[in-house]
Amino acid sequence: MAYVHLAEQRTPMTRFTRRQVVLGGLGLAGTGLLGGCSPASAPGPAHGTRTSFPAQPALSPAPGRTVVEKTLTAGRATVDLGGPRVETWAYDQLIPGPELRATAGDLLRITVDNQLPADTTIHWHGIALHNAADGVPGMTQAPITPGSRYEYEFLVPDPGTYFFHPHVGAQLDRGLYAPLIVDDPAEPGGYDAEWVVVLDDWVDGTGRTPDDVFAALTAGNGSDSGGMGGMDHSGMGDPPFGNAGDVTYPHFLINGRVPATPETFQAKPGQRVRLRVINAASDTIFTVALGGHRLTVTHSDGFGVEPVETDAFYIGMGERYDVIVALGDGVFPLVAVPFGKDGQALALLRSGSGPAPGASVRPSEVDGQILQASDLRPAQSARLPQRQPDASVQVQLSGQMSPYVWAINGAPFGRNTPLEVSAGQRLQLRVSNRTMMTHPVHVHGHTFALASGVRKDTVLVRPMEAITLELQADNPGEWMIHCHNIYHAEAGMMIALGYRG
Ligand SMILES: [Cu+2]
Repeated sequence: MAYVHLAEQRTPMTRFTRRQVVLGGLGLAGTGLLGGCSPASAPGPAHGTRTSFPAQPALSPAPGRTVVEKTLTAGRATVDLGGPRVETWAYDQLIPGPELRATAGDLLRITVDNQLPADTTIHWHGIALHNAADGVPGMTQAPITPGSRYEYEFLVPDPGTYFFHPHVGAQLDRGLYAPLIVDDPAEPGGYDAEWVVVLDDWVDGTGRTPDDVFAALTAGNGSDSGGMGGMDHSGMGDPPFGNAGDVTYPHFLINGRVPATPETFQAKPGQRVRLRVINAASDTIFTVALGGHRLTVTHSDGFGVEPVETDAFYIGMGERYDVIVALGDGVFPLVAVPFGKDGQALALLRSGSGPAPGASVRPSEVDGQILQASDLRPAQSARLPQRQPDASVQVQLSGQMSPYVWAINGAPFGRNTPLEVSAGQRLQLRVSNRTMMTHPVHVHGHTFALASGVRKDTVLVRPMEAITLELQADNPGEWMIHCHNIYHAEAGMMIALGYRG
């Protein structure tokens, strides 16, 4: 088993200095995403050695807010993608899973019933929650074993567009993902309707599973698509994302549907529609556009930006963008074009009569002005208070397709040295990409600021690019920083950030 192979290289207890152990086991290794085994393998050393985890604090909703309760069943499912029927794993038999909705200040109490043939967890992507609910097996909790239940209880402090998925193996590349929308009680509104749009790249049940894909990648076959580590399509777009991805996908989905039979969202001409776009893909950056419309970007990763108009925008794995559109009259294609890959995802927005565009429709906006995160400026409310950094750490991304090893600070997760911060510090993260691929870097438990001040929890770092992020260390615990290409993360492109003391 490829997963176990990587984990077995680890020497969890022997490498730690006494100080690291005293600091709360920041160095405990062999944990994290790698907690997952493929279904055929028994739970073993891949789960790491951590046996005590952060305590669940006693929590109650903010004044005037409520408790949102839900049970999610993770299990095998046969799902119709709008033509193709696939055997996969899903929440409540749905792709995407059921949307969770709350208001900022609510307390979420979510029970996971694990009917999968494998361990699992849920990570609440982007939420500044307390450490015990973060869903990293072997680091913040024991994995949820098959047939057992686990209760997550946490406050959602910040409004915005989020999602959730397992933090085990390549399970995200199955059907295990769903939106988590946190409404703002102070939201000024300014829109008439809302459409949650979840993007995905799909392989499971089409002859191989994500575990098969990962095994092929790590077997030294180079690119999954044959040849050299992803296709270099750097000439295809600006900015150049370099090698476009490691995996060839037969399908790209919007809200669980293939383009031949797209989801149709109904609205009225002249209405203002808020789209909440979530990229739940594992290996695909998309360009998103709505035919016949300009998009006004209002939020990135849940946090407000100064509204800006564009034809289209790039969205990396794990990122979310909220946009507002002023609807024309007709039937309009919403497309998500995978960067450097063939095919596309499609949905329709219908506000009038007319024929539906075909599955391969390519609105001109896709080739127009394409916004990226660095084009944005933060909303005043999203700015971190001005302050000099107290500490600085390096996050150096390295790796290649053959052998398929991706690392941070010179070694794969479990063999790299955890980063440290003290509560209250303003921490600078110097992220440098020493590879020929773009990596979406995701930080758990915090929303960092780009140099522009834009707040995000996931940012695309292009080949050989270096960027500086800052975060306020206001959420003690042990947190993951990792690439949100799930195959890179699984191969080691992760590092822990722990609070001292
Ligand atoms: Cu990566």
